[in-house]
Amino acid sequence: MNTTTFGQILEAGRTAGICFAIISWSNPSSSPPKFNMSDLDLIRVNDLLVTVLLHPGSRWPPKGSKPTAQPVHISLAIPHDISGAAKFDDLSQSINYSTLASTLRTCLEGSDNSTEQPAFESLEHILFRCFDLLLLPSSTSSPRLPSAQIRIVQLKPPLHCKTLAVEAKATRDGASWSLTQFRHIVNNLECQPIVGVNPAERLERQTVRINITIDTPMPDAFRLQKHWLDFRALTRRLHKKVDETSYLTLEALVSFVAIETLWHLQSSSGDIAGYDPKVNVRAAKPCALVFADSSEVEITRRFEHYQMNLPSELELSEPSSSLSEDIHSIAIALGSNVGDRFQNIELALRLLEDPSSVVTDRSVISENAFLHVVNTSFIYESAPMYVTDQASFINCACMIETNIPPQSLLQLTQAIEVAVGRQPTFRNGPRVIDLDIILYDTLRLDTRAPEDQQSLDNLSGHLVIPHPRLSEREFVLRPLVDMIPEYVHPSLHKTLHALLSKLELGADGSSMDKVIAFPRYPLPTDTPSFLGVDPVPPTLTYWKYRESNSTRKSRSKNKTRLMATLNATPDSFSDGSMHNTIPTALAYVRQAASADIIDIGGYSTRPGATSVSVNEETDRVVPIIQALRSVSSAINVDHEGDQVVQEMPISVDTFRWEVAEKAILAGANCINDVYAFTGPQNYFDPQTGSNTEQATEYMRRMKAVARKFAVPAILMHSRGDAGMNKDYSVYDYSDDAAVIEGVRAELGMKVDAITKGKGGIRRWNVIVDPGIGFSKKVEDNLELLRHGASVTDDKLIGKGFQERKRNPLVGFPQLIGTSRKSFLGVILSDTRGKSTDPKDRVWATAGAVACAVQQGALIVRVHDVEMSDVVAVADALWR
Ligand SMILES: *[C@@H]1O[C@H](CO)[C@@H](O)[C@H](O)[C@H]1NC(C)=O
Ligand SMILES: *[C@@H]1O[C@H](CO)[C@@H](O)[C@H](O)[C@H]1NC(C)=O
Ligand SMILES: *[C@@H]1O[C@H](CO)[C@@H](O)[C@H](O)[C@H]1NC(C)=O
Ligand SMILES: *[C@@H]1O[C@H](CO)[C@@H](O)[C@H](O)[C@H]1NC(C)=O
Ligand SMILES: *[C@@H]1O[C@H](CO)[C@@H](O)[C@H](O)[C@H]1NC(C)=O
Ligand SMILES: CC(=O)N[C@H]1CO[C@H](CO)[C@@H](O)[C@@H]1O
Repeated sequence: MNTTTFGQILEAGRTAGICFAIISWSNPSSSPPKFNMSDLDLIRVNDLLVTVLLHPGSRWPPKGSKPTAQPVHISLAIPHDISGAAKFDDLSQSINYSTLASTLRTCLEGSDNSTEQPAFESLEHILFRCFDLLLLPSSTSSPRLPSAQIRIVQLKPPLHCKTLAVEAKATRDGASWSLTQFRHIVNNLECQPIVGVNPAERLERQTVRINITIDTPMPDAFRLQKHWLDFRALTRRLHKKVDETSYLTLEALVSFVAIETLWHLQSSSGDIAGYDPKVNVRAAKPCALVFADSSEVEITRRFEHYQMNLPSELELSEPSSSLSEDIHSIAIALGSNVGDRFQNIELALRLLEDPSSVVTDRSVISENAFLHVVNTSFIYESAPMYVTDQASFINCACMIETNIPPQSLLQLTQAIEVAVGRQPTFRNGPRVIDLDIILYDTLRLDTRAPEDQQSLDNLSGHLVIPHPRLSEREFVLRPLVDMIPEYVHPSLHKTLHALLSKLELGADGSSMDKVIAFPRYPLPTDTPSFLGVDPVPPTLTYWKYRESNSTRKSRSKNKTRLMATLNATPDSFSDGSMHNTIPTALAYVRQAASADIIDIGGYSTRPGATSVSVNEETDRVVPIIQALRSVSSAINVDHEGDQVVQEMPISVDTFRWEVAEKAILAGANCINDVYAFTGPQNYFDPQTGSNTEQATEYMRRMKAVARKFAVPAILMHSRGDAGMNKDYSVYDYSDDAAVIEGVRAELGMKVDAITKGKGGIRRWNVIVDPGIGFSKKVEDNLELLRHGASVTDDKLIGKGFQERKRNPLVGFPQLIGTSRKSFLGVILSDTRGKSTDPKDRVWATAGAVACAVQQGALIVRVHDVEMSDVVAVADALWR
């Protein structure tokens, strides 16, 4: 028998264009059953380059049906006792590698010209042919090996991964051979999902490299079935699906890949339980760690690990009653298009928060059931889409925390739909309000009979969670994104934010407008009182607005709203005691008919203003509000414009809950609080974020008033009464001006405390005010005005990777007040040497108001109603 040395092999290989490389054979599972040199010794041929003809389907790009030439690497490991050759350095006891290599090449490439080149259907096909050649050679000159391990690596695999391979071990068995190991390998499948918990990772896709091996414990069963793995379909499926995910953890992503791989095997090979494949997935995020090469997770899974998730068993049944022990987090969508839509929605929420008043059956809603609305979205009006004479819908959503299990919750929401529809003033049948349970923790649930589960629409009283149409409905997704943008849809494996951005929206981004509604006060006498809940006010009026941020300026045709101030204070810095009597107040409002809302205050927040008791403040404000609300029943009944006066929304400018409550009962529709519900003593310390006890009490009481009366609240940024602290340098890290970051962080903290958690006020009722002129230097005021829109941008705020979070002020409408403020006076004196009283700053105010309009403010607050001309021109220019 001819033999050769290793040096000769390398030489022969080089001249023959055969590529040998010494790499280690990774085979962790091979452990010898008994001590025998031929089990311990292996002869290897590594990465023998062979060009084979492969049928399409197993390569990229597919080209017709003609097989094409493909390079593959073939590696062999042959158990062979080398002790004889080693001891005596005896060629005759060695294996002639050259023969092995040329046998394979000749037979696979058909390169001896006598035979036509064979075409292969798959990598498995090549592999099995190699075993035939090595274990059962037809020519006696070839060595007849007892067993071999072979790996075939496809060098030009389908897109997205570096290599594909099959690897197997076979033993000769009389006149045939049998497989003892079989493995498919996908190496370095490269995907670009959103993955990770750090805020920066939520923003951008990152590369994840995935290795998959599929081991087949019963390889001969697999071989006999001949359902070869379609690598191209597998890698294409995984690449597509992984790119769509946005998991928070690599662990979840790896598990997803394992499930998808098993599903693919199931759907492409039929009964895979017959050979029970084992999938090993390793995934690495090369970019995740700064000082390590990558972070990596490895798992091994079989079908039995995913019994609950097999396609046929996807739908879980109602979870056991143990649920009632726990707190669950649920998203509910609300919609209404009949009657007083805002009133319908508020009533539905109040009933939801008091479940045992609606459902009295204690087997459905148990005595210890609780339900809190802990977060709300903005509220939207969707333009009617097809039937334009149909009333448009308003939509919103809320997050609740409850111990009520899903089925009972469904009964509760259905009972509320009926209850709201039955109320005379809420009239028009049971569909004046829709409540849909959209998400329940991360549950997947379908209570319908299996044959009905295809339908996306006809739920007919059944519960399907997540809601089957969630991913295609902007009017559901958008409100959810206001609250839980990073929630990963349990079956689509994408965040809600990703699902929303995938919707194809019109040119101007959305068919929905945000709206803010002002309730009517004093309450009309026919306002229904319902069971134990506070009466829900009807709607006085509502405003639509388009979201605007620093990059996308709103193009809504609706004008900026003008808020005209009416100071009921003798010491008011801007208008003295001019309006401090009822007749002058009435006259003022009559001539201010071009305003959209009147802001009435009885307590000057000007630095150095004298303090005023609660009673005195109430006595200044309440009579004026009463007079405005009763104007048409008073003497001047025929005065032109009194209808306008009576219907004019009024906000009460106060930080005191007692005054707010009395003003609303008298007819105010909105609270405007310069301390954002924390009272004057709450000097905000950005270092400690501390709140005084007094601030906590203010917060509790003001929230209760705003909630009970369902009025909008304007929350202003300030740093407490004195307004002394103008230092924003702790926010210097931001790419925006430090003062902008400061307003986002400090006001954001208060807005979060006001809107979130049990007893919070509805997000749709909040307007934010950056507080120009309060605790800010001149340049900071200018910066806030110049880049006003960026205060509510959707971006991360905070310092340091861990602390960064989404801007808590994202999406809120803004009120911007610049009128007559002293920073304007400073500019006039600095540039013109002109010293001005507040009253002399009208033209200066006009300049600032124009900028506020350009920055997309919902409301500009002014002392001089002539500013409506400025707004009209600025609107024409920019809105
Ligand atoms: C190995 O076998 C081939 C053909 O069977 C022969 O041509 C060659 O000389 C042998 N090599 C050695 C080193 O004996
Ligand atoms: C995948 O396999 C390749 C080649 O064996 C290796 O270099 C890489 O580190 C592996 N990646 C993972 C995530 O295991
Ligand atoms: C919806 O399904 C129910 C039974 O599940 C059936 O009675 C009803 O007719 C269906 N409605 C429509 C509109 O298909
Ligand atoms: C809304 O509430 C949910 C549930 O408590 C919470 O996970 C989420 O962060 C909140 N969203 C916002 C924007 O505050
Ligand atoms: C501004 O709004 C547009 C459209 O809604 C959005 O694509 C963009 O990301 C927003 N920009 C910022 C900074 O929030
Ligand atoms: C273009 C637009 O949105 N116009 C709206 C302005 O506001 C009024 C009153 O809310 C609506 O009726 C208009 O449709």
